[in-house]
Amino acid sequence: MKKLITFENLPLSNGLLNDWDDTAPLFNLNVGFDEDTSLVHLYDNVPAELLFNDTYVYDSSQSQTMINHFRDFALKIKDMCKAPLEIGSNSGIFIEHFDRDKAVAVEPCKNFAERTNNIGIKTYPEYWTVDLAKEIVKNHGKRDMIFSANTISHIQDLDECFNAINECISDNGTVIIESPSFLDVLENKEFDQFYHEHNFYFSVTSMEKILLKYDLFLRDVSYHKDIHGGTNRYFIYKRNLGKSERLVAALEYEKNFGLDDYDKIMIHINKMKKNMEEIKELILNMNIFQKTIVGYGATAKFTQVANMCGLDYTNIQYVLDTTPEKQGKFVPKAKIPILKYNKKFLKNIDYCFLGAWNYKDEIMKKEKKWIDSGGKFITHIPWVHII
Ligand code: JHZ
Repeated sequence: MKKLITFENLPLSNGLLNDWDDTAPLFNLNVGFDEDTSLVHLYDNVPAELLFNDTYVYDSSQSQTMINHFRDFALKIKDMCKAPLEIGSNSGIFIEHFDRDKAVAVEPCKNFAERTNNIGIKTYPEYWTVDLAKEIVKNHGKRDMIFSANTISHIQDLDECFNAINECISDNGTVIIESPSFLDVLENKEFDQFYHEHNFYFSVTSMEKILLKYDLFLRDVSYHKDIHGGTNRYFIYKRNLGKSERLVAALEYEKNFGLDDYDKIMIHINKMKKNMEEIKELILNMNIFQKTIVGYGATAKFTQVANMCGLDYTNIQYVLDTTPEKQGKFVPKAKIPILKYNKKFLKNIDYCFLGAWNYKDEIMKKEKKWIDSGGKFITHIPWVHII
């Protein structure tokens, strides 16, 4: 493993403070590169129980973009499989479209597992392990489809994760995994995608190599530009069915970009650091000119930008968010208050910093009136600019 970058003394990105006086625990964030598999990953990470527990705040149903994305895909594949297993079902916006008597979900954050159990989908409120996979097979049989979005990168033990998948998937079954693309993290300088919840930063290149360790084969990949800053959807099988044309093309593109090459990745990491300095400088300058700045979307990424750049409530007055679980709390360490989204809080504000830059189009549409009346957004993705 070769070190790529370390961020010191960061709080957990979703470890929101209930009270102003609360102190957030701080941890270093160490990112490394594995030369054998080309996998970028954290090392010395914090225990999973600190990250994913019964007070977890991220709710995928707060963004129409995500609701549409998962609904469209569910409706597309429903005829192929009526009852998949979903690992990490969160608010249920994918699994709710399937046969509720037969579909199965796994969600370790009990506050979210309860939601899908309440709509009739058997949801195991546990971490994804080999033991749980065996229990699911015993209770429901092997699964013809396993789906998992934005979860595999959070599971710290890859052996446990893929051995459990192998345990549960039928011989002719399909495993579909969605995960933000590391290529986009680098191309768009998304430094705020580095946080403790994300233990792995998969590329098509690393995913293919990792799967081979578990006798699994990557057959196809589709790319979703508007999802979490660029997301890959991987199609995986127990048998080697060859590689689709677009998979071959994606692997070739990544090879040319240098995703298997430590030195080339380091060049992009340095560009990211520059992006971090530039957004900090822009916000500090606006403070000097007494411009009012608030945040839009108390994302995990917003916590990272604030704390990686050393910004706090003196630089950004508050951040607006639609998620009830986040409202009334404070961004850890930076202590920026999170207010319930209400258009009135945009009145007389000069600039909104886009914490949820991955929903730029959705948000621009929603805030057209504010923009037309002179309101401006600031973003650092893919470069620092004002919209
Ligand atoms: P959003 C989460 O990251 C955490 P975050 C997690 N670890 C992960 O892997 C990624 O997702 C994929 C709010 N909002 O989706 C709602 C508004 O207020 O970018 C959310 O709090 N108004 C699981 O936290 C936040 O922004 C709006 O109009 O970076 C969006 O969070 C919209 C559209 C969103 O994920």
